[in-house]
Amino acid sequence: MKTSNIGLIGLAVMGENLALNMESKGFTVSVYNRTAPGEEGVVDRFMSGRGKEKNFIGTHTIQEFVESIEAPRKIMLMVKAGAPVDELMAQLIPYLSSGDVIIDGGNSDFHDTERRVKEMESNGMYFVGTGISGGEIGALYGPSVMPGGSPAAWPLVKDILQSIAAKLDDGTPCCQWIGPGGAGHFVKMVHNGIEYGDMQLISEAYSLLKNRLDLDNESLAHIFGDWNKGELDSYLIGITADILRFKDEAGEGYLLDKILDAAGQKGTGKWSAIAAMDENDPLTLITEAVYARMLSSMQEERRKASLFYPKSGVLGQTLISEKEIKQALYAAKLVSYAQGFSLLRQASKRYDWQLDYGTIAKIWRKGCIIRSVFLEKITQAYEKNRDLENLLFDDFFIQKIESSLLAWRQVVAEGALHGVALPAMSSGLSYFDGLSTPRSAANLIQAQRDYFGAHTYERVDWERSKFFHTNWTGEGGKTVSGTYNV
Ligand code: NBP
Repeated sequence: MKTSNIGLIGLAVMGENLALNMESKGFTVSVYNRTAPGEEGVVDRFMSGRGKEKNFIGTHTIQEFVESIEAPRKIMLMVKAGAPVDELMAQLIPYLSSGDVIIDGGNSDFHDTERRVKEMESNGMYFVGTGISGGEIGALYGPSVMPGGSPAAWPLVKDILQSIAAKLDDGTPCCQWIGPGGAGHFVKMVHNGIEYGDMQLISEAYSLLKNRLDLDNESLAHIFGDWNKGELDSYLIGITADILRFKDEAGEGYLLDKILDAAGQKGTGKWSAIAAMDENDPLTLITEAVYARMLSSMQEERRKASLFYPKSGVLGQTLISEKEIKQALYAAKLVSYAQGFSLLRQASKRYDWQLDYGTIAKIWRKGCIIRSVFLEKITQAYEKNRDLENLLFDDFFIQKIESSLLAWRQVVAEGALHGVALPAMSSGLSYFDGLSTPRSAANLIQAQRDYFGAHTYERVDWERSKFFHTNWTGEGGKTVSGTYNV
């Protein structure tokens, strides 16, 4: 019987294109898709369509699928994250043998991946949780791939995963081993969080250019096209120029102007914010980007609020130009990436993943949604200092923030004065100002906590970890609350 080199389950947009990508690199691929009752068979449609006369083995049961793959089996799941992955694993495991590998290429929660790695290893098998970014086109021609999980599985899957990945100009594949357990999916989650931040920042720049500079779509497209030729050169800025120019095929004018302003989300941005909370790491800009999507979807409340609070009173002379908006976008982007890498650092410490931040920035250079020339600066920063505490301490970042800071402040002030919501640009600036303030106002918070709850405080004129309590009212006792932080 003819056998394949790898099996792939889930022939939706990502799975189908990844399967075609694998086949184009010389691998024979077994494919399987659950077919909901009453629906046309997805596998048959694929085999007689895009998969026709290619090296695919179409299968219709899990048993047939597993038996069609050479041992040790490599099986990639490209299905909706969550319960479907567990359901498929439960169906697959009875047919698998020691040494087989399940690769989950979906956007799974890294906690689930940690659990699944342990479960598979306890059965003598391996699990690889891999982030894959690049959307439909990336999946077909070369995505960025972030594999983690069972280290012993890496030599088994390396060849296939690196061959389907995007390549840097020097041929380096945008796929390197990230680390054990849920490391790969954690890194993909933060990639997506950064993507949320980038998209929000771009939409804020669009909002300012459109509403404060009163530019039409063609002029806006021209500006984003120009920005894409310099230091902001990135996939997301490039597609923004294309989107702005795109005409509505169903009617007059531009398609963008007909699209409802209610942003969707599938969870990875929210998970990044939750993970940051768990690590006590201030991922403020990305978290604001998630909140901004939530607020955007509150259509009816926004409509009502706009009637109560019309903006006409605040519109006045515009104090900024395209140049300042561009500088603000770039500076806020630096803070967003610094925050994202800070979260990676905290998680790496907690889970002992030994993440290599320079390599992570490198494999995001091509194939993925946040690909940009700027990522090279991050790799260079970590090549200079592997243990860099904060990217904002690197010379390049210092120089860039210094040269953009005044413009950034002017842009945020413009938004505040004229009623343009800039949650990402302004929260990034507040983080920056908070970070660069050696003596903050948190002494007052500590005093208040001790006043009402005997939570104690440390003193500037004593060494750290010596805790004091004051009987502020004369009515409290000497008993104090625990000094722990959560
Ligand atoms: P979807 O996320 O829409 O997933 C659809 C696939 O999951 C179909 O093959 C569907 O089978 C299968 N599936 C579902 Br739904 N429930 C299942 C179950 N209980 N058992 C078995 N199969 C089940 O497709 P996608 O957009 O191609 O994404 C696939 C994965 O890749 C997701 O985890 C996604 O988050 C991730 N991802 C997506 C992108 C992107 O740009 N779309 C990028 C990067 C990563 P059916 O045909 O029978 O319903």
